[in-house]
Amino acid sequence: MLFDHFEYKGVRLAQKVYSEESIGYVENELKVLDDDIFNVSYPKSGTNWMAEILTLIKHNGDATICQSIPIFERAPWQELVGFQEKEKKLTQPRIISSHLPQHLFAKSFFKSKAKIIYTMRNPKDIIVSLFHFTKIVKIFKECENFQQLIEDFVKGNALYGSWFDHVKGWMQVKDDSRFFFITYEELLKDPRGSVVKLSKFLGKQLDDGQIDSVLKHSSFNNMKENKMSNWTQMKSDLFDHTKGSFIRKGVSGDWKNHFTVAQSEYFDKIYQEKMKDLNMSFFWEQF
Ligand code: PPS
Repeated sequence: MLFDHFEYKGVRLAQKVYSEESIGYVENELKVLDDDIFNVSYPKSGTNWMAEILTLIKHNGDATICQSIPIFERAPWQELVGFQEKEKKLTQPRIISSHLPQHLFAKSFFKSKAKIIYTMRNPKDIIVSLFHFTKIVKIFKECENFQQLIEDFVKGNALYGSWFDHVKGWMQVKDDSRFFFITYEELLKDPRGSVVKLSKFLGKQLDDGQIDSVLKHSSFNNMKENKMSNWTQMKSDLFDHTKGSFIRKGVSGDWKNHFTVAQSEYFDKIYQEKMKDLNMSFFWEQF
């Protein structure tokens, strides 16, 4: 996965959109508020989907904000250059997105009552999603070689470093009552049950009609059409929307259309080795 990058405490980040200052601000200076809601994930795991769900839950199913403010303004990524300007405009409870690994997260979070929702996804589907993402985001050199991308991913040479370390790092805090973790696959299989659980975790009581509205407005088709959620409002020097859609396919198991049998076996072997010390099974492993 080729992009102009720098390393920050062992994590690979893209130049220009991140800087040592922007990451350092989050790590050391961000003042976390007790009602902050952090939407955290490794890239391509369903971050935007969760941002939409959280925004809709915050507004009791009312889609006005989702339809009027771009997703990267109303649930901004805290580590990106320019976050501090966006931060000033957020209303409480703030929804703040992040792909940061646990060890780079805002230190003040761990002393606060703020909450984290951590979304995970089958890493093989992440690789596929990433493959298509490199075509539309101009910071990446378009990835022609899928095998190379798999190898970069397992070596931790992708944006935000190793997926394995990311998941393992965040799973260290899984028993903390301020932490809620969910998988993309569970969201797909049981969206209503997932929204009910998330609302409860956030201390919100939504009635059936409000939950229907959350589900309707966060659906794949709605988000794909909503120009405030599909990133078409983002400056064209960062995205080339003629090369594909950010809200692309929205399924689980697309890896079967991209991985050869040998690539799948190669990845599974590494996955088992790297994840064995975690002693956890994940929802996607059932399929
Ligand atoms: S990013 O760039 O890292 O923030 O991307 P992220 O939002 O984490 O992940 C993008 C993938 O999520 C899919 N997506 C959805 N799937 C189902 N339903 C909804 N509403 C939805 N919104 C986004 C998106 O299509 C990307 O997955 P792929 O597999 O590429 O389709």
